[in-house]
Amino acid sequence: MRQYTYSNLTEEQIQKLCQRPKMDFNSIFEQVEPIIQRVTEEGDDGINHFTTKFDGVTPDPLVISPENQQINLDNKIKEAIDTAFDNIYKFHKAQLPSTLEVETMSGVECKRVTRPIQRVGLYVPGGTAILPSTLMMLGIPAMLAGCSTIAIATPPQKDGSIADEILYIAQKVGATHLLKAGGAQAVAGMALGTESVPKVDKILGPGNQYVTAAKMMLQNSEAQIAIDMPAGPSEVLVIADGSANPEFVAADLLSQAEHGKDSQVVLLATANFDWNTCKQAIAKQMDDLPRKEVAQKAIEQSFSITVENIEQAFTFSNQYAPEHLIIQCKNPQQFEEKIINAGSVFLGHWTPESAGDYASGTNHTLPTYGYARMFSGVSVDSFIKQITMQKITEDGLQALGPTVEKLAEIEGLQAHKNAVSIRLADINK
Ligand code: HSO
Ligand code: ZN
Repeated sequence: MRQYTYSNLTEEQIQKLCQRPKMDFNSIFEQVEPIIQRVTEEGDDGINHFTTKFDGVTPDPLVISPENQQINLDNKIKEAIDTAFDNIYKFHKAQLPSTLEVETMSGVECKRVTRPIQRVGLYVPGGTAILPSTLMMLGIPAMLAGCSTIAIATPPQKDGSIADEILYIAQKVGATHLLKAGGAQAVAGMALGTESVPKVDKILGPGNQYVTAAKMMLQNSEAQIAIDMPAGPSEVLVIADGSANPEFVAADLLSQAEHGKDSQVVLLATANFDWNTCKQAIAKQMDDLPRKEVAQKAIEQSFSITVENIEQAFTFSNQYAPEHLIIQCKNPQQFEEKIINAGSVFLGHWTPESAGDYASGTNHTLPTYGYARMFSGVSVDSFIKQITMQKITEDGLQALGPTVEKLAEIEGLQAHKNAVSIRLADINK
């Protein structure tokens, strides 16, 4: 871990520390382009071609209906999933917006109603680990929003099957399709639609660079899809003061570091934080991790900064805009107002990021790569649209009409003006 002192850093150095590893999108786009092309031309066969090539297995059938699947899960696993599911459900249910109705002028009623995005595609990464938690984070808000087609795409396991945990959650959220494919080919399948994959309107969920590139390319294509947000490697920034337990801090840094070698891990702490014990704890805890090699690489590339006061820590953190912000300080709530840019925040010594990753209720699909400056994490909002409506009475149009006529005149749009004038003339007949 590289170590800096905040007051010795120049503005330029601070800016550099806030930068994430560069992604060579041009070269990734070039590799993804032929995948999209082949899926466009060959549909299911195109998807299967790449699954065979990259995952070494050809699933048959490519798409299954989750509700018909037999599941054999240990009760303890089911219980853990059920508890997490209930908390995530509760928190997201409270996010459902209510209809908005405002009478802006007497007789002029404006309304905003909510409707679900009809067809959504949820991408659940596979690779080195199965991620049932990610399916809960995407599937629960989709179900609550009322999306009618919920397609899940996830890479098959080596034997072509899908993990029972994924199937169990797919059933619980009422998913309509499960596509046994990952990567850019799965994204292309859902964006374009094939013989067995439904075409969707929006694709959500984290993925590697190829998945992200495919989402970005298809968003800007004739496929007309929306995506949740651009994605980069996972991140955590911890702010600690003298009250923080250095072993807890070490554990939190490592929990993010084990996600990937490119995970971004940052520690900001005051001088009275027990730095030495924390360093030792990182080394010791890392030793016992099955994913030690991954965590070690991420920690090697990470950095920490000693701050003179907590104020400095928040100045840096807001500039960095981390995906996860953990505040291990005394009375952490007092800092809520200072947080401007962050995906999700964990307050106090008893609030590990893992709680939010799995089960407390908040969503773990969050903006990375500095996008926390302008994006929110996934929520019920990600699965709905707002439609505005209005109803004007005869009296209302008499009151509002002259304003519209004048503004239409200013813009030189005579037909607009006429649409009002013709009615006002009718009223005054
Ligand atoms: N920390 C990850 C989410 C996750 N953690 C899934 C465990 N499983 C998001 O950055
Ligand atoms: Zn995590």
